[in-house]
Amino acid sequence: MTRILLHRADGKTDAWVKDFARCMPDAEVEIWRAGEPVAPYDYAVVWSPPEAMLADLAKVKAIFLTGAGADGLLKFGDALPPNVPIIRLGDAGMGVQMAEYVAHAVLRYFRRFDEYEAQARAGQWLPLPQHPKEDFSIGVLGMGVLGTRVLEALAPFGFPLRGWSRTEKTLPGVQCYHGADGLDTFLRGSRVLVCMLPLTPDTSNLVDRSNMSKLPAGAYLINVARGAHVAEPDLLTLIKSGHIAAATLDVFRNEPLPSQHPFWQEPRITITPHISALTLRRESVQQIVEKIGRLNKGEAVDGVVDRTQGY
Ligand code: NDP
Ligand code: OXD
Repeated sequence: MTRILLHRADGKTDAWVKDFARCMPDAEVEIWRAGEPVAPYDYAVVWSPPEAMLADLAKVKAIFLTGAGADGLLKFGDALPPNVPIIRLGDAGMGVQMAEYVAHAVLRYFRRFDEYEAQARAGQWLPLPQHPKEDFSIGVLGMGVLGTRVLEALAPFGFPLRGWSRTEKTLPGVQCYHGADGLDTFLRGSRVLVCMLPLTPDTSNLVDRSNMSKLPAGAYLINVARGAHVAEPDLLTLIKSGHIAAATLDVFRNEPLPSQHPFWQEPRITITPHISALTLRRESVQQIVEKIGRLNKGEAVDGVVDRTQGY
C-alpha cells in the first residue's frame, strides 16, 4: 500500500481522492489538516502548502506539486526539508491550454482585433493596415515544457520565432538565445514578448523598464508565467508612452488583482484571472500516479526541481 498525504488550499479534496482511488486502488489518501497528528506517509501531493505543513513534508519520500511552477513551495527556502525531492507537474494538459491562450493573444494583436473591438464600441467602421508579418516576431522567454509547446503551436502561422533560455537550446524554426549575454539581442528583435519563465531570484522583475525599453517600439507583452516577472509600474509607464502598444496579463503580484489596481483602468491591458493553463485534475493524478509507480520501483522520474536553479 502507498500512503499519500494531500493538501488543497481550496479545500476541494473529494474529487482528488476519488481520482487517486480510480488510478491507484491500493493507495491510501489522507487529507492534511493543521494540528492533526500525521501518520507516516510515502508521498505528499500539494500546491502551495501552509508553513505549518513543512514538518510533515520532511517525513515523505517525495513531494508532488499539482502545478508547473515550484515557487509556491520554494519560497520557504531553508525551512524546506533539504533531502526530499520536489517533483513538479509536467505538461498534463497545460501545454495545449498555453498554446491556445498565447496563440489567441498573438493573433488578436497581429490582426488588430483589439483595435477593432475598441472601434466597434465607438461605432466606427475603419479598416486598418495589416502589420507586416516579417516585423511581427514573437520572442518567448523560457523554452521549457510550456514555452516549447507554445513555439511549436505558433510555427504554422509563419511569424519569425525566437526563444530565450538559461542553457543553450536548438528548436527547428526558432532563433534561439540563451543566458544574460543573449538577452539584449533577443529582446531587440521581439515585437511580441511572451513570458513563460519560472519565477526565481534570477527572473524576478526581469521584465522591467530597462528590458522592455529594448523591445521594438509598439511591442506587445503577454505574461502567463508569474506576476513578479513584470515591474508593474514600469509597464504602465511604457504603455502610456506608447512604447508598449498593449499587454495581455494572466498573472499578477497580488492575486486576485485588487479592485483599485490601475491595470483595471488601462484599456490596453487585457486581464485574465490566472487561467492560461489550469491544472487538469484527472490528467495530473494520472501523471503523479505513473511517477509514484516508477519511484516505487526505484526508477528516475522527470520534473524533479533543481533547488539550486530554483525551478
Ligand atoms: P520549465 O522548467 O519546463 O521551463 C523553464 C524555462 O525557463 C527553461 O527553458 C529554462 O531554461 C528557462 N529559464 C529558467 N531560468 C532562466 C534564466 N535565469 N534565464 C533564462 N532562462 C531561464 O517550466 P514550464 O515551461 O513547465 O513552466 C514555466 C512557468 O510557467 C512555470 O514555472 C509557471 O510559473 C508558469 N505557469 C503558469 C501557469 C498559468 O496558469 N499562468 C500554468 C503553468 C505554468 P533551460 O531550458 O536552460 O533550463
Ligand atoms: C502552475 C500554475 O504553475 O497554475 O501550474 O500557475
